[in-house]
Amino acid sequence: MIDKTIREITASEVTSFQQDGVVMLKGLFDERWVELLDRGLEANCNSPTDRSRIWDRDEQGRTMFWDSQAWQRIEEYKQFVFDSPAAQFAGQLMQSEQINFFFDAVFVRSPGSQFVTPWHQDEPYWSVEGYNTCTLWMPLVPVKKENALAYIPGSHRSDSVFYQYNFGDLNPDCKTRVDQVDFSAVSKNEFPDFDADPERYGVISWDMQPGDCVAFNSRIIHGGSGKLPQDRDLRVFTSKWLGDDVQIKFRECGMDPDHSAVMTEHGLKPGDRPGTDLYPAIWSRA
Ligand SMILES: O=C(O)CCC(=O)C(=O)O
Repeated sequence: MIDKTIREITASEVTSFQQDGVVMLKGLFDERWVELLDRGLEANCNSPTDRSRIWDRDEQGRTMFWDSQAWQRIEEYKQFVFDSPAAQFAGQLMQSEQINFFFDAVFVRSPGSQFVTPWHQDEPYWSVEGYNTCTLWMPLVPVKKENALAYIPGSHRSDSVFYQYNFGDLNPDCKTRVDQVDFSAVSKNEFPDFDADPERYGVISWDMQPGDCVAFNSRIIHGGSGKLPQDRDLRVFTSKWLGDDVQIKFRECGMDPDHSAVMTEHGLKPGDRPGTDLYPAIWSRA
């Protein structure tokens, strides 16, 4: 087993996470975790799940590959989920008593990819509801702040409901449209034009090295990442973690990823605390 960690989360990082909904955690994982995840990502790209998609393929053949929920068959991901301190970090940041794993998602841009992730919030898409959810966004290669995922600090505490982008539209290779969810009934309220005036909205992102990690609340508005220089790729592993107040919720507008069928198969219903071997409990404060 890989040794646990090279450092602890500090009190000021917990405060930033709570106040801003996002914090960059410098040097949180050592190179053995990064190498492990990179091997897992390689295996994942070579053998994608049937949920995977190329979100973007441009005229020069540059791509953005996305996959999710591959952990059950990729040993390296499994080892990270069960044996790394990630769940403990999520528990400390969210000040939760128990942490369950939700799912993994990867975002892989080939060198020079210009693809930019649309601004969005994660929780409104999910088959769960709760304030205490967090993603660990881990680039496995160096990334400059202008190419990294960007966030609107504090937006995780806003009650505004925004238009939800249909991520199913991102499949240029696929003639039959998959994962289509029409979210248009949720809200017509477009996000402000953050890119036109990033300073006004406090848009934040960071220069990052492998081993650094951004933790963000899944209600925070985030997007960007991409517009890569010709000689730079971007390989990102993310893991999603559930804290104390999270309950299963089946949304009438639809979900992406939609876990409602597998949840039901596992005997989970709206209002339940996510659990079973689908959403394993990994860490508890006790
Ligand atoms: O890395 C990206 O481009 C998108 C990541 C993202 O939106 C997420 O992890 O929720």
